[in-house]
Amino acid sequence: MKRLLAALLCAAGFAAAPAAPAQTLIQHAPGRQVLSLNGRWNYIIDPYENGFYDYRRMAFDQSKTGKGGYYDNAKPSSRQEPELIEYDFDQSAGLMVPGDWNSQDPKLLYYEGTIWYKKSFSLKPAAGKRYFLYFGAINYEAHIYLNGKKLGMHKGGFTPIQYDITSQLNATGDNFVVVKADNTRHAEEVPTINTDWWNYGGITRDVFVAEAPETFVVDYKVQLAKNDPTRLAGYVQLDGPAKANQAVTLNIAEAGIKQTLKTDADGRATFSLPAKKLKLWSPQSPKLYAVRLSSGADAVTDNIGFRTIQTKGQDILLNGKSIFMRGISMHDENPLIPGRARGEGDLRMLLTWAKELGCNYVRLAHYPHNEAMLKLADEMGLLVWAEVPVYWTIAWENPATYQNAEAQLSDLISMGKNRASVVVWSVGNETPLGDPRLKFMTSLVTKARSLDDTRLIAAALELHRTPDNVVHVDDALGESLDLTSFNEYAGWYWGGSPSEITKYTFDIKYNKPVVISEFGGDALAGYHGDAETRWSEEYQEALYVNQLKMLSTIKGLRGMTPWILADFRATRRQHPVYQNGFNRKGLISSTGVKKKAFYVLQDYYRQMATKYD
Ligand code: GCB
Repeated sequence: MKRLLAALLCAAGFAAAPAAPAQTLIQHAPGRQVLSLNGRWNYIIDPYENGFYDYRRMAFDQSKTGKGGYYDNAKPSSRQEPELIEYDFDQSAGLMVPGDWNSQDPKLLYYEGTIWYKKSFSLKPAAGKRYFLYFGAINYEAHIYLNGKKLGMHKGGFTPIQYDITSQLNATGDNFVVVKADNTRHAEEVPTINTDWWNYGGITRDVFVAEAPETFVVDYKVQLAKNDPTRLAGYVQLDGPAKANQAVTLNIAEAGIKQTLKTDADGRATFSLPAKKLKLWSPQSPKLYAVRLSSGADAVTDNIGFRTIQTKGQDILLNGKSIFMRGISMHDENPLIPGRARGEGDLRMLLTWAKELGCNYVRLAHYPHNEAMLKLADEMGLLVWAEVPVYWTIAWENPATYQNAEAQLSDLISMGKNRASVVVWSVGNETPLGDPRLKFMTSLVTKARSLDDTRLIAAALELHRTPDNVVHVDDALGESLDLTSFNEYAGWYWGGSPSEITKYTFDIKYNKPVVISEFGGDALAGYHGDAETRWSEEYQEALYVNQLKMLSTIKGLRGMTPWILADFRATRRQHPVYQNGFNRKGLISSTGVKKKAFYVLQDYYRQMATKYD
């Protein structure tokens, strides 16, 4: 169908259709031989999209020549009557990649719209090799061009983008890539217009060109079989001209596992092998094995941990043993910049704070976080809840919105499926009750299970209260989930002051483990008052003390991820003194100071660790 469309477009005199992206995201792409394109990219702010549309609002890349847009990276020629070119990337300022634009230039703090990025790079394609241009994430809509030709368009601000550029690289080695990044919010997108986080724009994660042989291991899943610590199960997928009927070797030398598999006509080999001697991964002992997959000229090594996760009644069993998930929610943001986390150092800082708090678990809210974060969680021994930005009021009845959400979910699962740390896929957060929403989200649950039946599926559910001070959790979506999770803001959005909230009790419909996805309240670090003084550290401290008392009455309580590790930028948060553009529910301030409530939760987690570990 795509090909037919391309042929029709060409016949109609339109520019060549964009190169099709490789169907499958390369598993562990950063672990390949890569040429990093991180660093300084020239940029042009383009609120009127002059670089994309002509003055009749026709897109240049849809015109007969396909030329005229900023992606040409045009330069005046040396003829006597030079062309009029009203932009010049090379004389424009630079933004660092990875990194949002808002935190790099004060005039971009609130900017929503188009910015063009350009990077020149030197890469001479070698015979017998394939090259993939890979972006960890661009928020939100990205049009990507290589050497003046369109590679494609991608929507979704938190998932990887990849194109096979082998045939588009210049033989001379001189290449340039141009990206139109547009973070304009739209009601039909995922997320929608309204969120409680900053709409950071730009190329926020790593960019590189990955190199591979013509036929290579594009994807794999090497995990324990569902609930079975004695078997490895999964698949290896080859891509390239020689993918069919190929031998693939799976080698975990340290565990004495070596198996040669054979691919089918589609280049896929599935397996299920005995694996008795594996030492299992857990937060206390985050053991990773070097897993090597090789086929023909290709070999890739990934450090993978093995564990089982399942529920039994109201228990969560990790490797068969009941656990308590001592968690904290976090955004993909370094509060000290403040801006999107830019690399491993920032991510490590966030997870180190979580460890200091006594966590064995983190909720990576409210969208897919960096792949590097999942790898760090594997290494540092933290369980992970990973989520898609199906948040608040999504356009439930729009099929394109659903497709978009499902694509983001599939990419998230692709990115995290080999990570032992990831134990929960969340299909959304605090979405309003209704039939279209139930249908939309239940379909996401089904999709998640079809892609990965070895992890738990969850969502932050709705709750309601009755005048008898009972909090009811009976959201119908809970039926299809493995955990009962909900955001519960007693003492902040309802229920009076912290001293009053212990009167609430819970009526939870489902006989499943309860893992509270959020509770909390704002405190401005350094602002002190008594426990009744809103915004003070003492108020937040009392709120945590009484929340923990109140929640401990829930029989099936098996974990929580209070809101939130650190203060974060949020445009909705307008109070000029206490908020100033920040959501202050952090246990750590935007200057890195631990607030009093941090220590309340730390104490509680120490007790829970003694009880369960
Ligand atoms: C919530 C949302 C979270 C908000 C938080 C708040 O329930 O899930 O994204 O930031 O409440 O602070 O209101």
